[in-house]
Amino acid sequence: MILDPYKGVNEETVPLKEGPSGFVALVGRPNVGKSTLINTLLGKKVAIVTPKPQTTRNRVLGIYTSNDGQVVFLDTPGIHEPMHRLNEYMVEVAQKTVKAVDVVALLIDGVRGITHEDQLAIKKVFSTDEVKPWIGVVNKIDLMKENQVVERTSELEAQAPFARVVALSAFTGEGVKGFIDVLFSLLPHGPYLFPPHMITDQSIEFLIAEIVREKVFFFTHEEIPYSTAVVVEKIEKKGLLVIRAVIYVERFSQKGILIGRKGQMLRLIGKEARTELEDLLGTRVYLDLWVKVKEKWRKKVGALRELGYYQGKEV
Ligand SMILES: Nc1nc2c(ncn2[C@@H]2O[C@H](COP(=O)(O)OP(=O)(O)OP(=O)(O)O)[C@@H](O)[C@H]2O)c(=O)[nH]1
Ligand SMILES: [Mg+2]
Repeated sequence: MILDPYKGVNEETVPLKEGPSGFVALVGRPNVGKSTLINTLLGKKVAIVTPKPQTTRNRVLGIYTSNDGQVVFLDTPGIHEPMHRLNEYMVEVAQKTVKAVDVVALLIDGVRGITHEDQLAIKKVFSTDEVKPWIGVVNKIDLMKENQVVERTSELEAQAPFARVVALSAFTGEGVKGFIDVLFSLLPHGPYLFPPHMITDQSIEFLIAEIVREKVFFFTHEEIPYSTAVVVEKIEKKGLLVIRAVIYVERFSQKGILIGRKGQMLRLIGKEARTELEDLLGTRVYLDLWVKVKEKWRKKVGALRELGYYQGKEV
């Protein structure tokens, strides 16, 4: 049936089907702006973004196509010291993605500078693959003074044998064009890997579940966002689009918090998600949201599988 929010993008605008083309991984510690960057690069939202670390849990593919080449970006979960099986999975996704690409772009948050976690991320991914070209990316330059940008760039250059270090703002788009040009100069030449109109490979169910999870991340605190997973159980077109989704939590007490007093919190999450989905899908949406408990799901591989992780197609 449905409803491809990305349909029409790039369609019939790109006559050339050959040029620099290949896969580029966006990696780094949590919260440096990887997902913001993939959305800005594509001019479309394919990955959720929140102010909290460890937002992204899967690899998210986004295809940038122009007359000058095609870059298949892979957004990855932030690399960190994993505490649960879920987090081990997230770090594995990032490491496997690095292995599968032509070029790796490692991001840092230029305002925060190079932290212990950045160094951990560099270590964890460089040990995976030291052969292909690496680009260092100093992000968030919209919040920095010019001399600070120069300083951070040389600090990052000293961390690893990067082919290039670039500075940009994923938020404003400043420097993004230069980043793409650097990628074009490093990618192999050949036929485009994907049709020019294609922008992502993710299913509509995944996109919807992610938008709901984004709102949960925005409005809840402490352990709650990290203890939630969202599964879309049903999508039906009945005049409007009826979506049934379940938010899983790990403990009964968390269910109460997520629903809130008189259902206030769940209503807020539902309203924000529905508004965005209507915008994205171009249709009216009825979002039927439920909260269920799946005890300690972050620690159990079986439960992780049921919730859409460890499906064997993460990269
Ligand atoms: N000012 C500014 N904020 C940014 C920029 N890039 C990202 N941010 C903000 O940084 C926060 C984290 O951004 P994300 O894109 O979710 O970061 P991420 O690296 O994908 O994080 P994980 O998925 O947790 O690994 C959000 O609040 C973004 O709005 C930037 O260039 N400038
Ligand atoms: Mg992310």
